[in-house]
Amino acid sequence: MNGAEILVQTLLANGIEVSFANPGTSEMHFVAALDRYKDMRCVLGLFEGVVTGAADGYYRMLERPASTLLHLGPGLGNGLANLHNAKKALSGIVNIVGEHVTTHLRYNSPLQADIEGIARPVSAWVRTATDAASIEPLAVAAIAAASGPPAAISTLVLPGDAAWGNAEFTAMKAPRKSLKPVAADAVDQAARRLKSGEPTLMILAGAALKGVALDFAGRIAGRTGCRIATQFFSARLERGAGRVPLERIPYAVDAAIAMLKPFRHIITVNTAEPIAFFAYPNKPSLLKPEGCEVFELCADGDDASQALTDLADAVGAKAGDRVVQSAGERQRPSGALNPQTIAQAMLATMPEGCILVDESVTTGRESFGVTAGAAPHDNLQNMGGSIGYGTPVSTGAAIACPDRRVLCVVGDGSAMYTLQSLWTQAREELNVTTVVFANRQYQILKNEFGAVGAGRPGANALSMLDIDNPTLDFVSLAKGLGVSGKKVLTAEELCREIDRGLATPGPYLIEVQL
Ligand SMILES: Cc1ncc(C[n+]2csc(CCOP(=O)(O)OP(=O)(O)O)c2C)c(N)n1
Repeated sequence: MNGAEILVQTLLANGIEVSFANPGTSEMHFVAALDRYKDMRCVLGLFEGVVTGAADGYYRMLERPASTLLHLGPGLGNGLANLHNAKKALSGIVNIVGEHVTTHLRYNSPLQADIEGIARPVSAWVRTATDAASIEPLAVAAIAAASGPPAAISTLVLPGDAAWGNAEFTAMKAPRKSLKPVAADAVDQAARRLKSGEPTLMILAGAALKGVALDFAGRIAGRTGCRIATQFFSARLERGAGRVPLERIPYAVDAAIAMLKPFRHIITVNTAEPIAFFAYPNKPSLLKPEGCEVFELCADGDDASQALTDLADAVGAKAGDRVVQSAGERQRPSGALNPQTIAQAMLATMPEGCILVDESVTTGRESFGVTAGAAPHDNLQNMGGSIGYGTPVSTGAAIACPDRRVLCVVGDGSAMYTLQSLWTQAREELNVTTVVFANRQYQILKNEFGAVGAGRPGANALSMLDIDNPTLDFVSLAKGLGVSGKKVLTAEELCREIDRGLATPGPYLIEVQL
């Protein structure tokens, strides 16, 4: 069997069934091998940022890595920003990056690059296959590193001669690690803080935002009166009516400081103490008040469900103590489109089980909290701050969960980074409704201009902050990528079009003119 086939077989034997891909000449044997194994779903992205972001979205929903197929250093480089976001979201991904045939490397041909060097900052594991025989053990190690826990990004570099050379396939299985149990002493220390009577905030992330762990956090809050919150961004949060409600630490530094001011204790679960997204003149980077103690209950890779179950026991919390999110008023808004009516339209229309991918930037920042009262759904956010994550992550989430509806809400500036995602959504007939907030500017950067003390933007600065000239026509852009859509001018129209998008098979785009 050739090395490329061994690689495909090893991926399949270890539960990796999707290859988000954008190949080139050096990967043709791998492409041929993928061609021979129909169990591997091959999903073409027309830009590598789509490929890597889709792998991130897929992992977030299934908690199982997908593979990517990337062309040499430049292909990997194009995918880096969304690999960065995936790394911060603790998503597991196995990158397969083609490399020149070993004997060709000495000639410094046009596409030659330092692939390992490009991969290293985003990868927990990077290796280059030396020959066909090295592929299976390396692939197994790559899969193990990507699977975690904690999950991470692996990059396996595949030279052409390793792919076309022959070796034996032995059906090796990647070893599985378990979550690390949290010691009784740590649980006791957290319980002591919760029982101290002093104001305590528990900040949850990662696995603590789902299922059993979230439920027990809700019991602890109900029993002890502690408050429970997320950071401003979460990789995947189960929210909606009937679930445990979590506060959200605000993005703006002053608002975050004000929210955190009352607390004497912060207990962290799969996250660290709250920090500012950026530094500003005369504002702190660390947001907790003076004298507030931070206690880490769980680190990445620790068993948050066990820790929170044990902690609930330790504070005497029972099922009946669980705090519950009430249903929001599902009234359909009318009139002008603004952050409030848009949020209300989402609250009113989001169906149960919907996957809400949020890259709304300023349009959602202050108002989307009301969607916590929507039907139960998953909320995915950008963990790495590199924009252009929303449409690719939606694509991967839809591949992972074909029976669910994906609603992607995205600023117009952010949408333009990776709009090619729509083409993949059309080709794969994915149920993604994309709502673009067309305010024709990088609004957040206009706000930040003043916030960092840079004064008022003049003509040159505004030429880098406005995106209105020429006007982006998202309905036409979508049409060109194979997706139908509609521009809306009122809240009624927005509700109607979200309904239409969510009810129609395949992708749909709504341009919200602001
Ligand atoms: C890869 C990357 N490039 C640039 C930025 C800086 N940046 C942050 S937000 C933003 C513009 C967002 O515009 P839009 O999506 O239209 O949202 P709005 O601010 O208008 O609400 C830019 C360019 C970034 N975060 N990531």
